[in-house]
Amino acid sequence: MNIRPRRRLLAALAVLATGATLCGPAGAADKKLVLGFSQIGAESEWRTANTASIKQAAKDAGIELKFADAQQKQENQIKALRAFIAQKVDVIALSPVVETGWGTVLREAKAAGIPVILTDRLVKEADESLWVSFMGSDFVEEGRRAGRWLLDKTKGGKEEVRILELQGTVGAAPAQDRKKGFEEAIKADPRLKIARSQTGDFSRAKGKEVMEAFLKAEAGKKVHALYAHNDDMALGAIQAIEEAGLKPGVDILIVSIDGVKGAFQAMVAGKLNVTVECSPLLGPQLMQAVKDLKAGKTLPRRMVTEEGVFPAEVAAKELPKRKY
Ligand code: GZL
Repeated sequence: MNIRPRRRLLAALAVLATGATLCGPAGAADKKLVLGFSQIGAESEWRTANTASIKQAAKDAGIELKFADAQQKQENQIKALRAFIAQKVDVIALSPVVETGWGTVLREAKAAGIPVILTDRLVKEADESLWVSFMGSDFVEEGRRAGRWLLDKTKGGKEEVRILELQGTVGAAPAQDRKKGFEEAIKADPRLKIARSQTGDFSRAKGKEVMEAFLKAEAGKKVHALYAHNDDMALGAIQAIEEAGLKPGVDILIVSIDGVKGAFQAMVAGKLNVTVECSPLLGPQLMQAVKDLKAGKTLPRRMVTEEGVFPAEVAAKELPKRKY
């Protein structure tokens, strides 16, 4: 139908008067963006805070969130991604429990024309075009920061510094990289040695269980420090150390990562010596990225979160300010 400009303007004004929008079929413009988010599980205080941040940010941004908790199983995450593809969501976000095994399902998402944003953890896939952006912490640097703190705390001593290590989930990016960064840092002083290292799967219960086994195996030997890849395992280990009649944070120095409230409370109680911050508050950044993507903008390939190191000396002052 060929309406002359003046009549087209009148027609447009008439449509606006009905409160409808002008772009596309009625209702198309106010269709909510739909984000499918595959979350690892609820294994730690960090993860709980991360989920809360994502859900709140989606609500604040007016984005419809399809949320799937995988109970820390990769096959559940892959199932969730396939469901999101079938539902034709606008964007998929994934916090991958382990680094490998994602190529097939990410290629399915790409074939369906659904962009994938990696949050929290990265995957190891040769074809980096399978995701549009990764937002999360630099885990290797977190490991270095933990190692540098222990180097500084033990400098000037003569005897060997025997360290126990509670690793995160086997195959997970934070576990691989935090180990790598810590080992790189402690090379600076040959007195520092990792005497035992085992996964506590990022959970408090497993951290306690493995620490109990460590202490039994180390009976009669001096253990100077524990390096835990997250606060939850450190808090479990603290219980094990106390049940063994030792003083956590005094008899055994404890350095961990995340910076959750429980860690600050343990530092105020003198049971933990330092926590290296790893922020779970990725929600707002993720929702902005979803909106930018759908507005046709190109996302940065890598979005890093800024973080600090919190020794026990500042815990009481910092605790009231903590958001997770
Ligand atoms: C780090 C995150 C890790 C936390 C753990 O970004 O993937 O997983 O350090 C959590 O507490 O379980």
